[in-house]
Amino acid sequence: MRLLQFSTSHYCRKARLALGYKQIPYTVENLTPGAHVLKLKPLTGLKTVPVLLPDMDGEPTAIADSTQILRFLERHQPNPTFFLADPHQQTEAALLEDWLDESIGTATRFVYYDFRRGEGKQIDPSLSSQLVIQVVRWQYDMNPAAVELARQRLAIAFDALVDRWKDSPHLVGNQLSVADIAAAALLSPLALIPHYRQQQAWLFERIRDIHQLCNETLPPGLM
Ligand SMILES: N[C@@H](CCC(=O)N[C@@H](CS)C(=O)NCC(=O)O)C(=O)O
Repeated sequence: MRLLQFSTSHYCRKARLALGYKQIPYTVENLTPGAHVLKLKPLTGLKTVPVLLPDMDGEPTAIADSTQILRFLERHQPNPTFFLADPHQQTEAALLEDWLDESIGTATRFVYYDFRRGEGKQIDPSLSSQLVIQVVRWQYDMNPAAVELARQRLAIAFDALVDRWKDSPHLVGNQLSVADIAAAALLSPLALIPHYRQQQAWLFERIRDIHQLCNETLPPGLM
């Protein structure tokens, strides 16, 4: 299998965590932002990574969207599973995954890039890095009002997750689920922001544990 990705994308990290948990061998192809559209559009009709190329008879050529990739992997190799046996719990995990994908992953991106161009500029002050940050901010229309809304959404997320995750390794049920994988990936960029590291230490313990379980390199800030 081949994973088309941006190396720094937290959605691609989600797909890698899932592949790692299931111990499925794969290679990665790092796409160049901007030029990626030329490759992805004909393959999937979309312009986002991750995209998985299973390279298997009887399977789709390309699977776009991290949630669809996790579903495919579960069908392709059910063990070890990240789907919960109890259908109510699985629905709850899928809902959390969708909320993390659609709302929280975006909020993380806004807050992360805002940090990298301001307080966190010294992480990589090079012209090329600051240029990439400016382009991403422009691409997603990140302005101070939108960043503030993203911060508020993250605050709600911490309130929602702390009760489930602080004293238990699992957000739903008693085993790893798609919700845990999504949260570990999509909140991981916050590990570089000292404010969150101090205030939400429990979160980064869980993110670290899940990366170790899935045999995935720790995100910057946790290495
Ligand atoms: N819901 C999608 C979101 C993926 C996503 O937003 N990917 C970003 C990288 S973090 C992307 O490919 N952006 C490029 C673009 O929009 O052109 C998923 O879960 O796969």
